[in-house]
Amino acid sequence: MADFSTVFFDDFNGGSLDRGNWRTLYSGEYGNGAFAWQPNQVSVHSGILDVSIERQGGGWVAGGLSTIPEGQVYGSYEFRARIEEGQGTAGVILLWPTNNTWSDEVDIVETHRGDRQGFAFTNHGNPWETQYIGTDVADWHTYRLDWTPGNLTLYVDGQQAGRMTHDVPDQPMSLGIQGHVLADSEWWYGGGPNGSTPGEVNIEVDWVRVSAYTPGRGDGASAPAAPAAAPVAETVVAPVVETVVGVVNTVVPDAVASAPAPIVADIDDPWSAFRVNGQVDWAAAAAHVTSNFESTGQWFI
Ligand SMILES: [Ca+2]
Ligand SMILES: [Ca+2]
Repeated sequence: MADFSTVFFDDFNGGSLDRGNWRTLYSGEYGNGAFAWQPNQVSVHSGILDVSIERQGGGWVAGGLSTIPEGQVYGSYEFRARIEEGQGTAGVILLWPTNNTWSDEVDIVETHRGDRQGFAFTNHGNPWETQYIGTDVADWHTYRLDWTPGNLTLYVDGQQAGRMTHDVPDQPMSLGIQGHVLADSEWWYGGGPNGSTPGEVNIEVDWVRVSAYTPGRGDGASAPAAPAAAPVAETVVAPVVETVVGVVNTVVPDAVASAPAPIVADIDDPWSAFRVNGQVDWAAAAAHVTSNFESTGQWFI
């Protein structure tokens, strides 16, 4: 990859987390009320970064870490990872604005199913775009996102699995790895934990390589791994956030405040719940998005 040069390679072979690479450990209650981040849920042992999601007492805690405040515009992000199964839990490996203010977000790998039979690759741009990739994320895989001007290309085990070209971020972004626990109302993730959920769910990362975008001057970083069976992009949905926002601005307060109707979700196509005769009902979707914002301070479906 002549266009990328290694910024850091961390194989987690030291006895503890290299805080020179991972400058931020998350802490505090998360907006959905289902868990809190705790720094002690991040550990390094046996050459593995272990980000735990754990049942504690009557609630849940999870680990999260980021390169914030270090970041860059464009680059390549490669890691070997697995995310254990667990209904109502999720692992997210993402790019987040280095200034820690939400305005762009690229979810490189976001598990949306407790059985881990697939993951979501999302650019929270305009349009907001998600590609669902059919890969068993509980097994070890090597993921790589190449972020260049106007282009986000995702590889799984050296095979291209996704690509997006609309409203690609162009501000400094940092790499984050974080555990989540879902609220029962977060149906697009399949809802919260249940009796089948293990008391500890681990996100394990064998190594991470972050490379800068240096067109034509790369050091050979981020060479694809040996080819494997090509993951299949199952469905692509491209909801138009501009439309959603426009509707949100005109929603009457009563409608915003009321809870969305019970929804039977297809978690591989979250927008299916809003389709009427094949067309997405954007008013209903916007009301749901608004409800999420009201309860968490973040916009998402
Ligand atoms: Ca653990
Ligand atoms: Ca390692």
